[in-house]
Amino acid sequence: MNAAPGDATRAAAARLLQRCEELAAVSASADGIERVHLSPEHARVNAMAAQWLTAAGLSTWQDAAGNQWGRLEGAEPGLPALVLGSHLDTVPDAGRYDGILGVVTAIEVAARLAPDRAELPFALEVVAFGDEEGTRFGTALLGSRAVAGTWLEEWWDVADAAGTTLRQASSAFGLDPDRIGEAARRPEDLVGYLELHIEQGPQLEAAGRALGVVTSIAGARRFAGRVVGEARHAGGTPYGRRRDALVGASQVVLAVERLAVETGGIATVGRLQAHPGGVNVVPGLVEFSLDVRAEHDAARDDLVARVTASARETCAARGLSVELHETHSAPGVYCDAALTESVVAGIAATGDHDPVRLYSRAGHDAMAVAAVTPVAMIFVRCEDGISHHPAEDVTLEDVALGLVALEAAVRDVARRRSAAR
Ligand code: HGY
Ligand code: MN
Ligand code: MN
Repeated sequence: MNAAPGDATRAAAARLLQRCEELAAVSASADGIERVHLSPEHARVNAMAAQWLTAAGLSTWQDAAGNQWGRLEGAEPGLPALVLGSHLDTVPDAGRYDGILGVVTAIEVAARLAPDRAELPFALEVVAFGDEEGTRFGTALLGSRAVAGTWLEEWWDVADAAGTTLRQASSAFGLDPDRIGEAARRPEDLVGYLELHIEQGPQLEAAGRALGVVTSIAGARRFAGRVVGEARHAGGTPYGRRRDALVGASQVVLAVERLAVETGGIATVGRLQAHPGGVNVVPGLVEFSLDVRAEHDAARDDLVARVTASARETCAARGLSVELHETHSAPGVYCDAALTESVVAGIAATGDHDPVRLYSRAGHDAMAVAAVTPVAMIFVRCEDGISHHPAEDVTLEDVALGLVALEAAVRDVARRRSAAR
């Protein structure tokens, strides 16, 4: 079980929560939190993070993808870096902690390590990724994929809802798209990546634990779907003549849930728009999103195949056509065994010597970073498992324990690396 955090740690946790509040105030929406990639809000939170990093004693820079970095040199200049971080972008009408808590905790840990930098067998870096959620361009993990060197040229042409392409948005933000390769890190310059994140689910709360160890991260596949029928007069068109795209899409949505439950996977239609959207018009076209996940990629891909086959069959029976265009695909990743041992040691510093181990159903920057360096993650309990919602909440005590665990995990990585030399 977790020991109660001391007064100094509670005060630090209060400061972290205050920083989450300050970041929450930077929003494109007056009614809630929305901060998307390459927006004016993105620039503002990067500047805030840079200020906090500088105050913590780190040198700072914004990379070619718009990620904000800080670096604390170790025992000698130029050592490979252990990177701590998460993301500062949000979903629409977001909570205060998804991604954000990991960034502010990483900055605080760096501040705590700074006095001991001469003993560190690595440099310590903090990164605040600019796009994890994919809210603006549909393509997620843009920040961390640039860092991992897995950027795809085709992404430059994806456009936001206003028709602005990623290339145009990058230039408007002050970045040079032709230099995106400079954001990529070399494996030999990195020791690993540790990310603290809220759980975004109810398992830790149910287990009565503040913190958990992430074993693997499920990879999502996302699709832009269209059901095409025919728009007609709502009064004059007999049922036998209707090709109602919304009724067909509704059956697809129900099948998505049924098939996910049957296979133990997770599939969600989060967005659905009927066209032309008249109250007295049979919908002729429905556009919808589809997000599919499972603990292992093979199970996820099997679920995608089942959903696709079912949607085709359902729609064909109604004289409708259905298309699923893949917009995002991230392979699931396993957390690194050695780094995870340090996470376990970190959580042990909070008094929990047998931490809950769970796989992450949510995607994280760590899954992209894993392409270039080993990764591990700590989960922090969140109230009622709520996330991607303004009610997202954490307790000061849990934040304090997360801080203790992340700092102890970093010190454990340092100890092991020094011992191995
Ligand atoms: O969608 C996800 O899993 C992540 O929270 N972006
Ligand atoms: Mn999220
Ligand atoms: Mn997140």
